[in-house]
Amino acid sequence: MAKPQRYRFCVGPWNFSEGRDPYGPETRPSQSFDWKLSALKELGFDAMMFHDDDAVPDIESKSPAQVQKEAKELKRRLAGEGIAAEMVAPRLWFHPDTVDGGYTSNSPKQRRYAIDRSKQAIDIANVLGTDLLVLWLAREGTYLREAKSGRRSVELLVQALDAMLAHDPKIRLSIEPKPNEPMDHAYLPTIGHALAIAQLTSDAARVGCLIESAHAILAGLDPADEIDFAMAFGKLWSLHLNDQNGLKFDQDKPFGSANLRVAFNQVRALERNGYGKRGEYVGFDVHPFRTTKPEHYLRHLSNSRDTFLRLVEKARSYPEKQAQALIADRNYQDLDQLVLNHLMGT
Ligand code: XUL
Ligand code: MN
Repeated sequence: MAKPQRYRFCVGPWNFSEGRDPYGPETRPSQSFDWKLSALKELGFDAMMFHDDDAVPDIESKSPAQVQKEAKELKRRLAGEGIAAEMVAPRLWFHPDTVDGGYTSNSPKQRRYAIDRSKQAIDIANVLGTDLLVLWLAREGTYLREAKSGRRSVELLVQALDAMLAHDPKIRLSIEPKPNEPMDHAYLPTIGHALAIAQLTSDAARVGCLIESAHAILAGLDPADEIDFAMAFGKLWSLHLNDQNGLKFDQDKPFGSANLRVAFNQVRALERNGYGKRGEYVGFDVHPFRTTKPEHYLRHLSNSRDTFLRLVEKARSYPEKQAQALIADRNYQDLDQLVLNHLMGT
């Protein structure tokens, strides 16, 4: 029998967050990059995810040569610790030139800024030894419908993706859709949109996606269905597991925290599609609760991984024969209870 899959895990420096929200300041001290790196090692995670300015802090104030130099230094540090860089993502939502969006800004100068910054993020990815550029299109959408043309915005997004594909023949673009926040409506709210726009680019085979559980739930979708859909296209290249309690602000709760059954079904979908067999990592885009004390700084990460691994066991020990018999009998009533009993351990 084939050996069961061993998963590899990653997390980003932003997942050691300090508790700030729109209504109050930090509740925990901020930690240095060194502290985060050693915490990640201590947890036994395998890789780190990077925004461009996580890799090179204050990136906007630095020359291209300086950015390359610092990226090389980071690569050496990561290699020394045996930690891989999973992806790089251009942060296109903080700088004043991204106020009206990056690639879909109404200002040509600001669109140029977004594309140039994305090319630089690709160069950083090359130095860090990853071929994955993640695009969370934070401000590519509208606060009000009349501010932009939706049709033109699709064309501008395709132009931007093409510019990135042309910049590096090996880079793969992984679109991370989210339906809202900070925008009222985003132009690419779901995995279907991400994979559809890939078809309009010059190299569709190099445009895939990243699924975040909370983002799918915010779109009113089941993340397990999003996983099956993306993997039917061979396009799920990265993953941000977390949880979300209904339609409200993006909560980034620990995996399984709000709905264990929805988490179980995501794990089943990953298992049946062989996620990880082509080198993909399981990322947790989770944050500590604001109430979390400094001494419990890492619990949301270790808890998410523990829940994930226990759900892998649950997926592998699922009473498939019994389930199939109930399905054949269209007895979904008892199928429902079979799942609940399995999860409750009876
Ligand atoms: C935002 C989000 C980001 C991306 C990385 O909701 O999930 O952290 O994952 O840019
Ligand atoms: Mn995310």
